[in-house]
Amino acid sequence: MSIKVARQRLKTLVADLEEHSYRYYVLDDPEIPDAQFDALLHELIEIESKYPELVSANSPSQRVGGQPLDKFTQVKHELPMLSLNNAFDADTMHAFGERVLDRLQTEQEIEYVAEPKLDGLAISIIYQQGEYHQAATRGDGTTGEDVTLNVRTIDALPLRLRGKNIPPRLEVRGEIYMPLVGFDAYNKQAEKNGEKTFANPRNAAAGSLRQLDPAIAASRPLAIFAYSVGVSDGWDMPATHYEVLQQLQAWGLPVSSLIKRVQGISGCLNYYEEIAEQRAKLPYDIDGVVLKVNDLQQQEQLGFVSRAPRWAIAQKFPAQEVVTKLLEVEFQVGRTGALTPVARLEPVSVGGVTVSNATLHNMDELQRKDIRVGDQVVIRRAGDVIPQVTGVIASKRSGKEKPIPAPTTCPACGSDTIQPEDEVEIRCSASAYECDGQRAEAIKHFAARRALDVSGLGNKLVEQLVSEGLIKSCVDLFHLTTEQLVTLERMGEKSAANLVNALEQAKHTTLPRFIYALGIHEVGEATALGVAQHFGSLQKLQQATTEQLEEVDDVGPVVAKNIQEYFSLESNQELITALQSAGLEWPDLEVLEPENASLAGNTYVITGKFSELTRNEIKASLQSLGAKVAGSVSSKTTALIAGEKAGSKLSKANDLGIPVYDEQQLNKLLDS
Ligand code: 9MJ
Repeated sequence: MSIKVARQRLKTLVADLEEHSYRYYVLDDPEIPDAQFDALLHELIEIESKYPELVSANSPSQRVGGQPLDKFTQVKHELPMLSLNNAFDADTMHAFGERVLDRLQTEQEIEYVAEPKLDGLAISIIYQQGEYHQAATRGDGTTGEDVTLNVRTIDALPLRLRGKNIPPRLEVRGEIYMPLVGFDAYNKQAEKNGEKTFANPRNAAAGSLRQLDPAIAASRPLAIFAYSVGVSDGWDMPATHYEVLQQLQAWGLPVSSLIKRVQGISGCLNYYEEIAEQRAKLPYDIDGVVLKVNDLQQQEQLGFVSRAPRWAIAQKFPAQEVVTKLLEVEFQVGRTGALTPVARLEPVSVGGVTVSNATLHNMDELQRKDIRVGDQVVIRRAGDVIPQVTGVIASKRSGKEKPIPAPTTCPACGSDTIQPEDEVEIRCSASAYECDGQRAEAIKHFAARRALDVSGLGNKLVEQLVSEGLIKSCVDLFHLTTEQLVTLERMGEKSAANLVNALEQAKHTTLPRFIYALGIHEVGEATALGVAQHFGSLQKLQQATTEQLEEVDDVGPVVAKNIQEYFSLESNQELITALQSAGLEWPDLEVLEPENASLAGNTYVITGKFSELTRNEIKASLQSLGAKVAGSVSSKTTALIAGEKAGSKLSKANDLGIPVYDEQQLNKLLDS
């Protein structure tokens, strides 16, 4: 390809990629599947690698993050970044509304723009000639930090504005946040890797922006909503804030679709209720709503007091993080025998819900945070999830607080506990067949909605069935009769018949559901689906070696060992046979053969930075050829694919004598 053709093709690719990003992030109406987007990006990166002189700073390829910084430089905001006054009740809102009417000397109802209040970090972004130029944190409102390189990595942020009449210089202000799905996934992975987890998505977003290495920021799932304009040169501003938001969206910036115009304070209060109701279902954390006078002339008339505008107010939700006293810690046994500490708390209201129990995760965390009975602890409740103890206020100690010893016996069956060397969890030493606690949990899991989905068989009922001695394992479920069931407290003829019927229906299931229902340690829904699709039948899965299991995407040595051990235990084989004899059945699945499995049986580890491809792209290419990609180097690694700045993985590969491929050798491998 000549440079002329390359330049032309790049122009088309950039325009197409920008259009697709806009449809995806701003309009929420993607036109092409993700894989096709990735293919376009891949083509762009390929051409850019041949013609580095054609790479612009704001090319869609530049979101991977560049060179790390030594420190952040300071940025003085041209216009101060304001904070908002808060209201926690309707009275304060009415008083705010009265002050607005007074100052404007009008009795006419005011139109407000009502917005969800994202719980993230305020950001100032400068576009010059429509091109992304600089991003700075709010800091103290006057001076912030230059986070241009980190913010550039946010996929939802346009690096070039689109549409007409783009001002030569425009400052967009908004909130950077971490969506909940990304936050949970990040913390899970961090915990697995023994890295620091974040207490909430806000801290996670802040911590990600504070990284000196933009590649780290790039790996964090950040997102952004724009909510106002700071400086703008050469823009004939519209008359209202609402029109400003519409224009920002038209220029390609993500603007919340929940923003509305409302009339008067009563309109604001209704909006608050509406959003409060939707809050738990939103894919991100919000901590209230923001109300802004819509008319920009009125805004100017109202002006500021100290650092906050008189034309806006944040109506906050009741706090979701509260402090209360830890009364006691009890341990609950799970289906795999792990003992989980549960905090019994002095009841406290968190976001309108009274909380008296919270999870403490595991003994390791409890000791790491040095939590003691009698402590004042921080409780966090987010949406529908179980409240967590996120920390302790050590300064409030009286000295009478008691450390929590690790349990030496199982609270359900009294057997001794054990702590396997490489695990953070303490376990009941009895098998699932000897411990009533584990048994009940295993049956709950088996019958759950995402497993065999036995409708009408809730947790309480399972506990009742186990404690009454009617069932000892999930097989016994299928031998329950209506006569037996009606002997239970609060169980009528009709409910009993319904349950027997539901159990009958649950017998016709699918292979992934059945595998998941078995409750093999660390085999969740996704892994169950992966192994089911890979092996196609239970028989093949049962016979699989750990090596064969590790060929499945996302199955590492630990999970492979868990699966292999599960099926090699005679008691488990008997359980499966008994379930099949009771009538459980499912169709086999078609095995997906990779079209071109030239690298089948090989395991690669990828590290460092590459000029042509991202690590994810390399991973996908290797997997499409049947190879496995693992996260850490071991004696089973076929080769380490090492780019620039490879660190500890490279030394480990050298220590173990594992072959190391550079980018050129990787390209040969992929072409072969
Ligand atoms: C948030 N956090 O969502 C403002 N905000 O306006 C919205 N913050 C704001 N507006 C002026 N939607 C200062 C802060």
